[in-house]
Amino acid sequence: MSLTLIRNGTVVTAVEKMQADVLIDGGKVVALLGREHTVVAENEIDAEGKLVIPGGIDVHTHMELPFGGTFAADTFETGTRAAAFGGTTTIIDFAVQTKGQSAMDGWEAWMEKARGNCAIDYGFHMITGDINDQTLKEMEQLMREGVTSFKMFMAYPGVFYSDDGQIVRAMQKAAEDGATICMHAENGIAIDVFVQQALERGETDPLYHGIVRKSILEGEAAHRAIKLAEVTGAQLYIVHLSAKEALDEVIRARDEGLRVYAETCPQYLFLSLDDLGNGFEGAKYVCSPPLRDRAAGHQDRLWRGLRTNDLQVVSTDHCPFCMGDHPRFGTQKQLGQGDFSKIPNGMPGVENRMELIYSGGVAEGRIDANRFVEITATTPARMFGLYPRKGTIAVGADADIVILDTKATHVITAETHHMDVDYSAYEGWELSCMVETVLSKGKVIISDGTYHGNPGDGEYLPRGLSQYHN
Ligand code: DUC
Ligand code: ZN
Ligand code: ZN
Repeated sequence: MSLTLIRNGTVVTAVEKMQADVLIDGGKVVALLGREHTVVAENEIDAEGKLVIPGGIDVHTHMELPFGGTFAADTFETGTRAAAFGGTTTIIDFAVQTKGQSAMDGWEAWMEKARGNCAIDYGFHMITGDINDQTLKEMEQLMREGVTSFKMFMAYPGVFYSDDGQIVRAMQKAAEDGATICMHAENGIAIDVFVQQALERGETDPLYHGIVRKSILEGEAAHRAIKLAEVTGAQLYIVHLSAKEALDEVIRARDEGLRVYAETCPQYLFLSLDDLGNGFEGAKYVCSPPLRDRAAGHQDRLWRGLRTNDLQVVSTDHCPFCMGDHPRFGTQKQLGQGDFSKIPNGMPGVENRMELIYSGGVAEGRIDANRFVEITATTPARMFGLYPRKGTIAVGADADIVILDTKATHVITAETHHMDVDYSAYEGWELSCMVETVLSKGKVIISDGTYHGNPGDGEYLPRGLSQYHN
């Protein structure tokens, strides 16, 4: 493979901001050069005036997730290509074990969906939807295949839900093996009571999805998950944290020295209950946990948590469903006309995360550029056993690199996005930066608004144990 040199940019990692040129050979970074060098390369990319950052790592996506009678609209092919357009060069998706199924079979089915289709590298967490003696043994097998984190749901009774006994058993096994338990922390049993009561009152609009899934029930589930992690000694990572009550629980646990971590997502940092309120249009914004009441202060607390490292990661929970019919998967959000509980839960976002967090975070002065890199790439890599191959720009790391133009503005619209979904949750939003060039393992896969890669360029990443102990 020929040499590539990224010249004249400002290289930003989680800790450094350097005037340096990046030399790439064989898909790896081989040198960071001060400006006064004489190296020339066959491929030279000018990054004058731009930031050169590690490719984003989105540790929470759901390509083709079966949900509520349909499937998340993006396949591994369309979803990973869209991710690349947005400056994300690695995803960790969720393979699913359904009730009665072996976990290994679930993982193999997801490997099959992804194989040969991905534009960027990918790994898997395993959703363990049926903890029993066999699954516990399979957790060990999965770890040998590089699946070192297991997602459990305290929500969705009858679907993905695990009871406290199952959670304890999985956590004991995780503690024994060094795995991480990822938790969807919402009290689904209590929520279902409120759902039924709302429907009986004729409260059927999408808005009520946000009202019945009360933030206190996220706090309660986070508390319970933390206590179960404490009693078993497992490492716990709370996914898509949206509520200040849950954040308070994480802060308390961390102050007590527990290995408890959490991510939030752009939708919780930028959108709110108001977005659920415009008749059935609100279905675009139905996801779980739901968007929260801005006036109650959740958003401000999440931003503060990101600044203070009480929250360590921003992922997307990318799980798109169309408002109109999807050409392959048919009716999606419309399944919930007249009954909000039947709206497939999820929102698109894998393409928007990097630019949204830079624009709303760094450009707005909420976090600095190093912290931006840390929460979107470096900590995700460390948290899920991919560092230092991924998540930084350093000698020996994969040359997964984004050139970010922080002077260019552009507007998000479904007309030009690359996700296979017919709306954008951020339609018309002006961003104060733009992903210009994206390299995956040294190859330019995005430049001039064009994708230059091929499905199958992305490889499966067997992951190690978590390297994050902060
Ligand atoms: N939440 C969503 O919004 N979609 C998929 C699964 C989940 O937990
Ligand atoms: Zn979830
Ligand atoms: Zn999810």
